[in-house]
Amino acid sequence: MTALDDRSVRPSVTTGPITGSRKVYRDIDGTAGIRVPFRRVDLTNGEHIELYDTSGPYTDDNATIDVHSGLAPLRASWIAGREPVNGAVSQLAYAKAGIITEEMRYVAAREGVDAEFVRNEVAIGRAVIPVNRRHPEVEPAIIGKKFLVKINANIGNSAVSSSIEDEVDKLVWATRWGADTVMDLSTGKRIHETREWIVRNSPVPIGTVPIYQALEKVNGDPAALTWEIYRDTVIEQCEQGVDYMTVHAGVLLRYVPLTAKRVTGIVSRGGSIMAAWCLAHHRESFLYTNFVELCEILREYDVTFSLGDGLRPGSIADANDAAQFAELRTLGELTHIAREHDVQVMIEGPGHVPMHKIAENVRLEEELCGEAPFYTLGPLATDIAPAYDHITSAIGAAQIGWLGTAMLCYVTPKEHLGLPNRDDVKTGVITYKIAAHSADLAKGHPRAQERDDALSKARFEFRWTDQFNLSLDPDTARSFHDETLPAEPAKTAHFCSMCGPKFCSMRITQDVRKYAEEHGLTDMAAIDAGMEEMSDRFHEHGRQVYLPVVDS
Ligand code: IRN
Ligand code: FE2
Repeated sequence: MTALDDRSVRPSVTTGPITGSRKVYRDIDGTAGIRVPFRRVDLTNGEHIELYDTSGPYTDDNATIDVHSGLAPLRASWIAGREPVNGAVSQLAYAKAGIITEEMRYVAAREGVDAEFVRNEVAIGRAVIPVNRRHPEVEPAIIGKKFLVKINANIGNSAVSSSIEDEVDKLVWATRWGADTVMDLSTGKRIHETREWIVRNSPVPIGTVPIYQALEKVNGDPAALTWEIYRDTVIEQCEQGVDYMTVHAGVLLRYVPLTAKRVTGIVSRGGSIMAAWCLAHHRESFLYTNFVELCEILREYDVTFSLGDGLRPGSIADANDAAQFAELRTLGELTHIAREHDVQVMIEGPGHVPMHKIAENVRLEEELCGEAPFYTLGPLATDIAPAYDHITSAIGAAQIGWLGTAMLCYVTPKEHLGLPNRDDVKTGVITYKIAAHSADLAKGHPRAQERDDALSKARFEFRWTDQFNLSLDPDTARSFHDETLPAEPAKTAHFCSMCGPKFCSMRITQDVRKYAEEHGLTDMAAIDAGMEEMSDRFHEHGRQVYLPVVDS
């Protein structure tokens, strides 16, 4: 019996289109039946816009969803027909050999770029396509600084909270709002089953941190860990279809003392487990000493390394210190070994970093790790706002994204306080979409501004419904509007309750333009003329700044 046959587990997931949009698919020229999904927003003025879509078949009205069978294996036929090159089947091996895979075509169509451009970015290691051969259900996505900035949402149960049902629901919920990848960080009971449910039902790449499960296998005692237990756990997860894995192989024995004087020591879970093991045995980390064997395992499945930042700063005080950058140097060394073995690599980054110290992180990462995609946790730009750390971290995330970070790991309002529930997941995802999209705009991504322009135009023309539907969270935008003006005519009204009908700047601008047209003036001349009129009226009304309200 596989985990999905267990009928006592009954996840209920959210399906159906996102308000104001519908799923469409575009065929890719020159391929046999490869279709790429988009979310199409039809506007009331007859225009439309197609948006990058991470939500999988769940938002497709024509798809049948059965969580007990999992999603359809989109990539099965692509994978089956593939011969190894130089003994490897990874996207990196193919890219280096000059071969454009179906996955590369797929991501090229999603991003609106050329497939050859994608191949080259993968070949030089500046981008990764994390797609385990055992996860045929995944809709391929690319992570690299030349592409749209991606976001990751962490889910997973802990020893004290949450069930399989809750986690499957969070997976679908997170991708609905735009999570590009999801990491299952489960540490509690039934880790293997939970992951099986998540992988089989996931349209996005799934990441894990195998050391967490390895630690469960030795009842939580880091000193009892062995390379063999860890290796078998990695193989177990590779077999299941995990697409990328956090490996804290840069935490070396000699770096541990560098954290002694820190304000917050080692805050990474994986980092602290490895530090404890190194100290207990007084030996070099088994992740580091067995790294080549690890490469050989990951290569077989085309699993991507996410080299963990086990020594990332956990406070503003510890940012950019000797321990953090010593580890980064080692991650650079490991990046080159992995690439020689045709294994794709990303590099994890901080954490907690004040704004003036952010740029140095990107510069060093690019230099030491050969521009491998950087994947950071925020960073939080200040430590003083527990319960609002989605915001403190989005400030850092937007900046580091602008500077070239390829993927941003979300932080929810529960960070430092507890396990996020589904509302926190949505808040975290939307917050990080804001950071990622702001970075895309600043980087000048060719298509990023389309959506801003469409929304701005809708706002200026008082097409309220279009404004809601173009937004990251149409339901909340509409409900905020309707709190004060629920009536249907208000959806075309030339004002909202923020400023009321008399003080709407947008309406006044439109009046200025109309006045100009009627009087054959340019906008500036119209403003001058209008000003003079107003000035005359000011004098007429006895030069009073505040007049009694008169209903018009
Ligand atoms: C991302 C960047 N730096 C850390 N992360 C994420 O933190 C990583 O991808 C994973 O989701 C989690 C690992 O946490 P620990 O074990 O390093 O605390
Ligand atoms: Fe933290």
